[in-house]
Amino acid sequence: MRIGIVCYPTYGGSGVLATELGKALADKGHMVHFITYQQPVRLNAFHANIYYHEVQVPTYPLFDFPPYESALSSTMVDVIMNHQLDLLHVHYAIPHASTAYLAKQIVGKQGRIVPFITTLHGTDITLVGKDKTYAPVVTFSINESDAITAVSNNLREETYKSFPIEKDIEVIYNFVDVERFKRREPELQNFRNAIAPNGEKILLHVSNFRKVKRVPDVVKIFRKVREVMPAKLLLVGDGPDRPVIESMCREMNLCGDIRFVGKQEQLEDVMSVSDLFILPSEYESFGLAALEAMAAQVPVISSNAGGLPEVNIHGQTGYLSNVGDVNDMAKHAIQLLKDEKLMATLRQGALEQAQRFHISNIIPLYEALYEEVINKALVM
Ligand code: GMT
Repeated sequence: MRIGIVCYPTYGGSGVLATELGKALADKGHMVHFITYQQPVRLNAFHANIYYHEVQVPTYPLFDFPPYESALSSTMVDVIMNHQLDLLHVHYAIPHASTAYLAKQIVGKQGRIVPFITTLHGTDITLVGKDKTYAPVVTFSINESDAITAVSNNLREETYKSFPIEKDIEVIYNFVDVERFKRREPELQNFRNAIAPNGEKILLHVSNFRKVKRVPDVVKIFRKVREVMPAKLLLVGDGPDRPVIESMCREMNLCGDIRFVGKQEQLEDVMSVSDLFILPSEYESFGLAALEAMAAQVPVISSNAGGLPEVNIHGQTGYLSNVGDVNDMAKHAIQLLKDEKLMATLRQGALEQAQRFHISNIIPLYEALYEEVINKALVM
């Protein structure tokens, strides 16, 4: 199939997922065309079946807001017509679903039928999409999609609760390349020693440091762990809450044990040397970073918000607590870090759970959906 993928090219989970999906489809022989305003971060090597089309957004003194959506739709039209795309798959509804709808109408006028699939990822529904400024367009363009997928049952339910959606939403879970995240501890011993030279436990958090992630809770949990055992905290990513976190570290006198690693592409190395992954989010449709940690056999201490209970299984792959209950999260973290036998059991449980979301199980679900949607469009 010739597939156009539209996503945010940044470090966010939806962009990561879309890029990994495109790479896996290309490996299986499909022709994949990424249409984004910047090269996606995980699209970092040449592949014969992958094409990248950058959306150029020309500016003009009249524009306080350069019309990105028009540029994106026009690029979609160009790629559809010149590369004979069979299908568009857009990730994150805003603004990708409405721009795909427009592109579909434009190429339709030229006699080309190109269906589009919208994959809902999270805040496109639960936060931004719900805002009344966007809601009418989001509702319309989701309903006009030829197929809709959500990354968890929770997100599917949230979508039905928040929008008058008339179509079926299929749940296709996020996935992980388990081999890529395979724990390589002995090989990375020097790396681990550099972070924790005295054998300290390593706690890890990865996010875009937005409010919804509750990164201050990570620091509060870490402080409680640090009170009872030597430990280090790695904070991977960056975002608006970083200055708040830096102040907290200073006030709590924890700067020596907390390391801001910044945005990282080689997440598998950092995960491979970590003992616990902390994700106390206010909401998480899925929690892709937690799944990647599990593939590296890192148990997860998380909140029980949104789709997290579908990924992190209490007592098997880690522990779940109510949002904001840092005492409970710290209690679980300490219990686990102190008990080697329990840690080994949960590490194994985490890996087994990651296997259920193995990339090779999930890609065929997307391929089957693509075929169904293309065939349906052809007979219409
Ligand atoms: O919604 C966001 O915060 C960003 C979004 C993204 O584009 O990275 O993340 C969402 O999509 C990920 C991939 O499907 C999920 O793993 C995240 O749980 C989800 N984030 C939220 O729901 C907050």
